[in-house]
Amino acid sequence: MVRKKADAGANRPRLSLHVPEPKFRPGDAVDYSDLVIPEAGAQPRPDETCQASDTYPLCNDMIRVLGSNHRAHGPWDPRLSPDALRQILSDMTLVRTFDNRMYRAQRQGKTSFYLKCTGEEATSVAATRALDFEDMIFPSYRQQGCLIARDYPILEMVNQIYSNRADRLKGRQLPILYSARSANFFTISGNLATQLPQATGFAMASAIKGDSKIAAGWVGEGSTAEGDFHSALTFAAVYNAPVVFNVINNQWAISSFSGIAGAERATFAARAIGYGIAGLRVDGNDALAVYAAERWAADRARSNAGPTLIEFFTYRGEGHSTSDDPNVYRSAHEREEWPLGDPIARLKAHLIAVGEWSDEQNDALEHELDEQVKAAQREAEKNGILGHGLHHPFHTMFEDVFEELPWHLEEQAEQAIKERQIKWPD
Ligand SMILES: Cc1ncc(C[n+]2csc(CCOP(=O)(O)OP(=O)(O)O)c2C)c(N)n1
Ligand SMILES: [Mg+2]
Repeated sequence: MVRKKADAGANRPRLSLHVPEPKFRPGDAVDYSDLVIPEAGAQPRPDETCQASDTYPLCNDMIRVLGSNHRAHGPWDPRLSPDALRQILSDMTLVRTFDNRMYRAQRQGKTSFYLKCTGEEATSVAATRALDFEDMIFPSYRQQGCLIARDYPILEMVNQIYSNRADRLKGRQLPILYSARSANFFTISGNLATQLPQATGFAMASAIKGDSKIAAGWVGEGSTAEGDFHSALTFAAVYNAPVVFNVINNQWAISSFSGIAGAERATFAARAIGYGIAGLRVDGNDALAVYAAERWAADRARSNAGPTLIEFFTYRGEGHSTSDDPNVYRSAHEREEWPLGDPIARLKAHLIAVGEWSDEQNDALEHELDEQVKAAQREAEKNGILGHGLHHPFHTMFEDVFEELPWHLEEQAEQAIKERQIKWPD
């Protein structure tokens, strides 16, 4: 007897899919009690040149240095000088001050877009301070802290955000998508994860040339779902490229929670195991742990021991950007209850606990940095803000790509300029 198609598998269970849902929606009480937060100082620190597999227990652990008593603990303590710690605190405070002022500038109509990194400052600042200045940074859009930790002038950043006539990128990039060759900071792309194959490529080129510079890339946890993330790791693993991949797990990708990128199944650090490269999972709100892990991975890459994938476990304290309202998709209590605290408050408390800082000094620092940002903002406004006409001249949009403008672009430019003169004779 011929079995009819419709009968096939009639007794088998129905297939179904699992669609991850975040634990807390707006109005929900937040309970983080199932989150495993190991004690500071309890994680072993293998040698930088160890076998990749020696790091695999650390992919499911969490490297922590700062304890609840605000002291540094264990083998991952980077033993930085008080001056170095104060520098990191100052950089992180400047990032937060800058973010707050630029956010307000967007609300005042001075720019079309801004994006903060509140709560994640350590993952860019302390990591950058652990690299050599010559090492190439391949950032995503939430790494303003890398530029600030490389002492890039904030005036240049404001000019870029305002797309004004002093914007070195001539208004050709979305506000905040910086590019800073002088800071060894690669051009930011809005297309998620493209910076990672570029980081691997730079690292490979550096090795091929016999150079000593390494590459460090940053990517959001949501963006690890992109194919580019996996291509970058494959190439890096195959050729043992001197590159560090920093995955910033801030739990959210706009309104998608980390489960949508696979966080319910495995940690992001554990992706390293599948590629056979070193992996570390780190408390991203602990500036000392961030510094120590990045330094470990950089030293590993520098000694030809291979690439490292680091997951920095943190929390996106505010909305995705000025175009987002997180109140409509997540509980407002998440941030208040976040058990890993605030990176700036934790480092400040540490410096006070070891007698190297005070509340008064901190107030003075905050005031000084705020004045610095205000002054840069005032200076930048002389060069123009959104819609005030002080941007780069229209014709410049046809420049800088070809050494000699091809005839068809010359014609297009001529036509565009003519049409513009008809539309806006002034
Ligand atoms: C290839 C691509 N897909 C989608 C987007 C739209 N998009 C911009 S940011 C974002 C969320 C990324 O989240 P995550 O990687 O976690 O970084 P975070 O914003 O949390 O720092 C998305 C989906 C994009 N810019 N590029
Ligand atoms: Mg994210």
